[in-house]
Amino acid sequence: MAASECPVKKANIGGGGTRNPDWWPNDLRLNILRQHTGVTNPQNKEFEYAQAFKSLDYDAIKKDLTALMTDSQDWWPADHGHYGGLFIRMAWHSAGTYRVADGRGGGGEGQQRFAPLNSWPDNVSLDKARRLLWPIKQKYGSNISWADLYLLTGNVALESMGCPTFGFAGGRADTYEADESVYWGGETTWLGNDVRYSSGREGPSGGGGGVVDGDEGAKKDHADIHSRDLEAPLAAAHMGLIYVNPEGPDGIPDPVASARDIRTTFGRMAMNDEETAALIVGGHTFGKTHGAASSDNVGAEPNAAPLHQQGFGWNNKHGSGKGPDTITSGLEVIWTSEPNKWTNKYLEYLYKYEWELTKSPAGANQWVAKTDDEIIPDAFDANKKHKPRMLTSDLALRFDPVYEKITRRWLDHPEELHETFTRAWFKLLHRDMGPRSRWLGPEIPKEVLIWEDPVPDVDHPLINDTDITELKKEILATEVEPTQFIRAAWAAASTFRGGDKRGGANGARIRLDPQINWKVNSTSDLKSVLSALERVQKKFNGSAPGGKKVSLADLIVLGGVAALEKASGLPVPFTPGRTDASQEQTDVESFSHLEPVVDGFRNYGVGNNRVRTEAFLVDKAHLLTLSAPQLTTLVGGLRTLNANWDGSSYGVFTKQPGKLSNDFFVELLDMSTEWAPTDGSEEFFEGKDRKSGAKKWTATRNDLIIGYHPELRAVAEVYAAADAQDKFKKDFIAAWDKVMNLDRFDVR
Ligand code: HEB
Repeated sequence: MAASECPVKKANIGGGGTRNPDWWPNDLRLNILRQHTGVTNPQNKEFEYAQAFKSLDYDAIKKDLTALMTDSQDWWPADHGHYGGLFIRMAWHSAGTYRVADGRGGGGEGQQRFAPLNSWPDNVSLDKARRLLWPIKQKYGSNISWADLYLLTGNVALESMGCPTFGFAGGRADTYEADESVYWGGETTWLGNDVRYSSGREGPSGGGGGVVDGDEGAKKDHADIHSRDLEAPLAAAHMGLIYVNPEGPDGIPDPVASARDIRTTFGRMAMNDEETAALIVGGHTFGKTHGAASSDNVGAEPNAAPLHQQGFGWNNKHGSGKGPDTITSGLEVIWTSEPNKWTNKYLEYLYKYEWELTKSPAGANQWVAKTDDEIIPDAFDANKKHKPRMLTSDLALRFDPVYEKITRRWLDHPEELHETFTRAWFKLLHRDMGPRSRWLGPEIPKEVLIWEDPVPDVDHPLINDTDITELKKEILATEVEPTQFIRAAWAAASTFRGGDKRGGANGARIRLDPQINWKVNSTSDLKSVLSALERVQKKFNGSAPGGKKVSLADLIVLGGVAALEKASGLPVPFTPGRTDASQEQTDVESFSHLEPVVDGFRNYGVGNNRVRTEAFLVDKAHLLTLSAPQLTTLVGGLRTLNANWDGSSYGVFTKQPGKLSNDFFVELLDMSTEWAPTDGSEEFFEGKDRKSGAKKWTATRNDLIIGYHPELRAVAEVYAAADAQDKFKKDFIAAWDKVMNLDRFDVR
């Protein structure tokens, strides 16, 4: 049910009524900066998931999960007596929401429990899968998170069906509320795609995927599905799907066009052609699809279902509503004759048979083998057999020339399929976990993978406090301006993003391709900073006693620390232990996604016709896991430190640029200044003295938003007050230190 049809009048109690986002839908929202706090988390403050996981009886839970696979429950009977397929789909849909563009989504937070994911059309019946796991979750309690459990269960499912995996790492702490930071698309209809394609059909699509009428799509015109461009950062073809419509783009059963959508969406998840093909082949080696009858039988999704269903959704009126009567996708396919076993039969059948377009009992487009071979066992009736069937998205792996080359090779070399599948599966599940120091458990593979963004281990004694003091002196004695060290340290550390825990100063990748070539780093600043620090490093490493060494990564941060101490007159903490990655350890393509398009902290770039500049500022603050006060502190402080990316004076409201002070806030809130835009799109502004008309300052939207937004202004008032100079400096240093160490999971 769409929100507009809601029959319930706005409540007059419990936070009801017409709210600010109703009145001012385009207002800048700060809500994503206050998620997942102690207020929503029922665990004690001292609770540390990593500690708890260490007391998990790992072998015992794996044993329990293995037993669960074949412990069919009357309330949701297992197909072919085995839940493996269902659980693999649950794990894949959990991890598969990840997108590399902003690092958000993915299986790291247990978000499948919450809306919208718990109610996505593509997640039909996974409510049942999660409840099948409840007794095991209950038994092991806080020692395993739901996030880890969903993924571990997928792994155990594979192993229980004869597919040895590449390994598993735990360490994903649960969240306890829906993550509102992820942009899933602008559509307000399920399975719509009216916002996400710049070329191709406009308007809501009725076709395909989930529980839909298959006829709709076939009527549609065909040309655009071969050329459409998917909006970034989205990694799904429709609102409510994990990836693509199984019936083909917009329901049109065109395998080649389907391949195009698959390549785009899986690419957005950082999977290449081999990994993509392997995941689909490997995944659809198991289980079945469910479309026993028309989707009209299926009730509301969990978030719209009646209270007494207790979080179950998609109540199915057809027959028993379960087992042989199950309706999930509306498609009815069993790919192989042994759906509980790791075999090469998916590819064998894909190439052995020619395929004919047909309809599922629910009326959706699918394909049946042109053969009399009834070789597929029914999921519940031992006396029934079926012909092999496939989805349009399956045929993509044969009819797309690139996928064909890959899958034909695996037809003859199943061991290569296994290798590629299990590696891609491991990547799928672990892509967003961050550095190895966060990985837990006895099944962590030894082999280090390029997508981990590895940094070398520390293999030498670290610098001590005396060295640190000495090095700071050396750094400040170079010809480089202190402000430049601050800019360089910020440029390195602020690449971090909380979603997939990539980026940060560790590795000193700022000196490598692609970061060194980013426009935001293209000032002469960075090069002179790096060569000055290299000289300091060379001298120290060449003469330090006892084999002590300092990495460039540490020096980049230490440069910022030294300069900030000078600028603030206060001590700034520093923790050594970073190491320098090599170019070979750096996947250039994958790192290109970390490049900031707009970075309000440094007054870099402006918004576009969809996103205002200040919304990018909030987004960046969220990637850096900052609160709204921290955002405010950092913007104000970085301005007085004169740390704009290009050295410009926008927002530098101080007579002493380069010195840390609360001047930014004092001047911003000074009533004697009057502001006016200097360009038509209102990106840049000039502040004049109200009386004399004399020009005082220039500013961007990033600067003025802090005086405009009532909540940010409220924070600014605290810092602009007469008693706040010291508090401001300390808060700035704390926020700065947080950003410098966001990637230091090794010392947390
Ligand atoms: Fe999948 C199932 C689609 C990929 C794994 N799938 C399925 C279904 C559908 C699909 C429609 C059905 C559902 C029901 O139940 O009804 N997929 C799809 C697509 C794609 C995919 C469109 C893209 C192309 N998968 C995939 C992957 C994986 C998978 C990647 C993993 C790796 N699936 C799966 C499984 C299953 C499925 C295992 C079965 C489930 C059961 O059995 O329940």
